Amino acid sequence: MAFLFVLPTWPADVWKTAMTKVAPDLDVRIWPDMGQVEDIDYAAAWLPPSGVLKGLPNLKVIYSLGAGVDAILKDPTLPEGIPIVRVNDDDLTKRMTEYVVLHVLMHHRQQQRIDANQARRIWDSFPTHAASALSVGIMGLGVMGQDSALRLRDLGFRVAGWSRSRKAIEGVECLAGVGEFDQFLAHTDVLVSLLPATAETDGIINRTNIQKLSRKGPFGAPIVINAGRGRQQVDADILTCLNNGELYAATLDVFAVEPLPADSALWAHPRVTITPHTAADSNPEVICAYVHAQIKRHQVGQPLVNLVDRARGY
Ligand code: NDP
Ligand code: OXD
Repeated sequence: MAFLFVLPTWPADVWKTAMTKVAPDLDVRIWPDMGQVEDIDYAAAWLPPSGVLKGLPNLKVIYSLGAGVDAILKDPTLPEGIPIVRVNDDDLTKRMTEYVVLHVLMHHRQQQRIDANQARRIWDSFPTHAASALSVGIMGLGVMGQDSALRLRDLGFRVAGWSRSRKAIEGVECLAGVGEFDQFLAHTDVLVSLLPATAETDGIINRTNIQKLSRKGPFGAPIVINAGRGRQQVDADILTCLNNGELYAATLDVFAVEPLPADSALWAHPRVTITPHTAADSNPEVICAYVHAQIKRHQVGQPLVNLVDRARGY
């Protein structure tokens, strides 16, 4: 039995070292040095080149090394009928929560204004407001969205969340489905996306939806934080809305094209904060321990957990 990493855009040797540490007896291989492909029962991938996974005749499980699985599902030759397991790990979730809380607080406490004042040696003790003055709306109430919602709630923000199926989270207003989307937007001063990339979520952060957000918050215009996937935001609409006052500020961690091209106007916009898809970084050892535990489950016939629903797209 062998395990294969297919990571053309990641440092695969780092992952191999981590997996070998976690499972010293596992035969770990790195694409393209696959050896006898018939040996490979399990593969972990991110952006696998077309045809690689399909070429493994005895493949039993595919592991996505991210919580998002768009990087796997975009393979047009992805073999049918093989279960795909995604990462659902506390370490990754807590890192995302740190990011969401950090950026909500950064906007709430107007840190960019303070930094600009300091650069010009200006002592400007402008009025601030309580967390309860701000409504944060989280699109995607899955593993990540729920954890962020709870921490923001505990800090005193008014928190709502939106998902496909309805959730029940104490102290969080939970809305669901297309029918409640406009109501969700209308309540939201700070829109956070923790949605997966699917056909339904593509382009969801567009001008029409930004115009539906609340304007009753302390900044008079809404704020967008996208740590879901870049395909969800329409960059041109975000820039238009920032420039015409329909949007107050944006924090963007993900982009349709990554790395974000150097000529993107988003880089230089004074009210855009850009992070390089690092909202929640994967720790190789932690993720390898998670994958290895799932391999062991599979080998003794226990059900796999955190399975991807291919039809749903996440
Ligand atoms: P989950 O699958 O646990 O949660 C996804 C949530 O989105 C669910 O609540 C789901 O609803 C909701 N959802 C999906 N489609 C729709 C839709 N059409 N309308 C409304 N709600 C929808 O995923 P995670 O929380 O683990 O991760 C979320 C995403 O975060 C990942 O897919 C990935 O894209 C991104 N991510 C980004 C990282 C970064 O560093 N920037 C790191 C890790 C993840 P329901 O509950 O009803 O199914
Ligand atoms: C993920 C990511 O999905 O890194 O885990 O974006």
